[in-house]
Amino acid sequence: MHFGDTHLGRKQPGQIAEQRVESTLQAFNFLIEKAVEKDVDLIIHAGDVFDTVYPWHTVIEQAREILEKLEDAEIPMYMIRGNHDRSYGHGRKLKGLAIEHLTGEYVHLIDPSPEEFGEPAVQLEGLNIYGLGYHSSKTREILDEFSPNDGTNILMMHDFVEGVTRTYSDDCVKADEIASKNLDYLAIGHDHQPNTWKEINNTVFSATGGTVDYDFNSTEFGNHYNIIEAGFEGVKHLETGAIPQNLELKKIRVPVDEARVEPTVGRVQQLEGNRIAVKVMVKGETEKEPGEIPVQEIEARLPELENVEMAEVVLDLRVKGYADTVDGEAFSVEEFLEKELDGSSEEFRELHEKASSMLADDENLTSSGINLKKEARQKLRKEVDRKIFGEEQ
Ligand SMILES: [Mn+2]
Repeated sequence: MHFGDTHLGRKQPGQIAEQRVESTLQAFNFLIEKAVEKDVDLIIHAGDVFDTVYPWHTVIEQAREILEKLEDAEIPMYMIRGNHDRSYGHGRKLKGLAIEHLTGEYVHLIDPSPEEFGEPAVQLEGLNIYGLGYHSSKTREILDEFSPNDGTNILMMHDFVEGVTRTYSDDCVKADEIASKNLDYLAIGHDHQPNTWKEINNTVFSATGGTVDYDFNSTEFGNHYNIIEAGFEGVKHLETGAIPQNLELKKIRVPVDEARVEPTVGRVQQLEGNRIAVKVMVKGETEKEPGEIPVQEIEARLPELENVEMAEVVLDLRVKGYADTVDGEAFSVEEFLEKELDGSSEEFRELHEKASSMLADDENLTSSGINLKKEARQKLRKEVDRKIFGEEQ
């Protein structure tokens, strides 16, 4: 059984921290019970076991309790270290991983240094399992030199893979390069947008995504696990299953003209889910002042619905007739952009979305977590330049 990105103990959104933490543990418990029910031989976890290196101690205790079920069923679990599982001390030496609190007779952490990587961490009945934790921009280089043994080979890794997952950097791992190696199955963690089965050149790439909704930008992704058969005969797909959610994040877009209390309540009532947290994006062109939109009333009214735990309203408005003057004439920013950008303002909206998703990825952020790192900034800048000046730049 393969899954990853369990993000145990994830607290965001903070208003419903306890419910969110609980839902990460419930999804994890579902998976462990599923593994026992299906009587799998082993579990591989592709990293980001915890959401932070400092989870609540109750989260560690509950995770340990859930994992005891594996002892009774004698099912081992192998985990690798995701970017959320790491912490760096002085001199960038790894220290204090919360996942180490989970290890025991049946629960193992595979986390070789780049120098150590290359030998299977697990070998049984013609099957070799390799694990490589999160190594950021070094991953490609490490895998470049990797040459797996004979037999059926599974590699667990935690990083984006170009050709399979979303990518935000040019120096990430390329699926084609990996597919030329003697690998049968890649268990890929990191991207929460799943691509659960993709075969390239006899290698199966599987990014199962997360086990709970990560944030309001990933509400459409779904949450999955894979069960495969692996042995002397290579790998075979048995099952891809959805993970039931105890609390779901939902995002809806409401046209600005309908951004009143009752129509918005009506829309939220149509959403499925036993318990949900809702983000309402009010979008469109308007003559209203943003202050005229009943944000607080909507935010107060929605949680009165039986299944709504919290609601947040965000405005994304273009104000009609918002004018500046150029040489004394009325000036529409929207029209100006549309004309100057030769009809490509849509591309800039895409860039804006890309910038937002870069902000959602820890790896791109400074330690304060609110600014893009230099590398990420440069990359975005390059892309903006490319859009404006063309490929040559
Ligand atoms: Mn993750």
